[in-house]
Amino acid sequence: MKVTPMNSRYIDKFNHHDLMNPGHLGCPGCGATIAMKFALQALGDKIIIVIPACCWGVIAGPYPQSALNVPVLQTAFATAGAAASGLRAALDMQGDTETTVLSWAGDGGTFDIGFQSLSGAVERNEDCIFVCYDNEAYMNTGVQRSSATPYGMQTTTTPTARWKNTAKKNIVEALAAHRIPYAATASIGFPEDMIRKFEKAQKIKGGSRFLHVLAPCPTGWRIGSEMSVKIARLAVQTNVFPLYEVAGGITYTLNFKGNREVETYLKNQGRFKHLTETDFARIQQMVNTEWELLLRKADGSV
Ligand SMILES: Cc1ncc(C[n+]2csc(CCOP(=O)(O)OP(=O)(O)O)c2C)c(N)n1
Ligand code: SF4
Ligand SMILES: [Mg+2]
Repeated sequence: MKVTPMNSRYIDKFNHHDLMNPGHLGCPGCGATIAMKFALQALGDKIIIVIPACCWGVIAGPYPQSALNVPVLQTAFATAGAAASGLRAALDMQGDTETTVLSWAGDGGTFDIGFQSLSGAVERNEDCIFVCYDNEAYMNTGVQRSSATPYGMQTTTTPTARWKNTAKKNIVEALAAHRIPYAATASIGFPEDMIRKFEKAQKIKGGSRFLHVLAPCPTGWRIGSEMSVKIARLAVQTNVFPLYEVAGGITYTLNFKGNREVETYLKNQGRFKHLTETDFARIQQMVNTEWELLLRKADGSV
């Protein structure tokens, strides 16, 4: 099995010119905001960002103010894939093949309402980077469940004892099935790995690249604002959110092997506080099943 080592040289980048201004409108500790900061550090300023309706549509601030020092095209909730495709075509017609088109959508705008637009774009193999910052619910409108919401989570549409009792959709698998050049997961708890993947995605030109970024939301996950990065690390260390890459939709590379118990991850978050030991055991089993399948894919045995 191939395991890509972490590389501390990316840490040096954290002191470079920042393309995000202080004073954004995200909640304190917002993982989606931290994710954007790392993405911009990797991608530089030769980019245009497409943002559908989501928290990030608000975080940058109202025009003419902006927390972002790069151009942004705000678009309708369902249309990030189509808007990014149109933008790419316009740039190409101007002879600008250098500017990177970055689609930056939440899990609702990727897994759910934005899925057909994204699927259409990657089926055409549009030359764009498509990012899903995943906070596992519709946060901007008050924490409603999405198909990225994990088993066991309470949201405002899966409240109290009616917590979500179906599994999270495997979006990377769905994108890999389109056989795009590059798909990968990343976590704000592993900045070096995340920056490396954004740099890699930018270098693979001429086709679609997809990055699924775990971005904890203190408000919806009911955690302290200082916990975002720690929880994002624990998600990887418990194999709840494995770090891996898929080349051409077929070749899997694992970047990290977790060995901690899932309960460590769950019990630190208010959104799971109603779960019992039996529920923890069930979720551990679900995580083990997915993890073993992933190991076999990385081994090439499936
Ligand atoms: C067609 C349409 N339906 C509903 C909305 C309201 N709306 C705006 S943002 C949002 C939730 C977005 O969720 P997600 O994509 O996960 O991003 P997050 O807010 O969690 O960052 C919804 C339902 C909308 N803007 N357009
Ligand atoms: S609700 Fe969550 S995702 Fe939205 S700005 Fe606040 S912390 Fe970030
Ligand atoms: Mg969301």
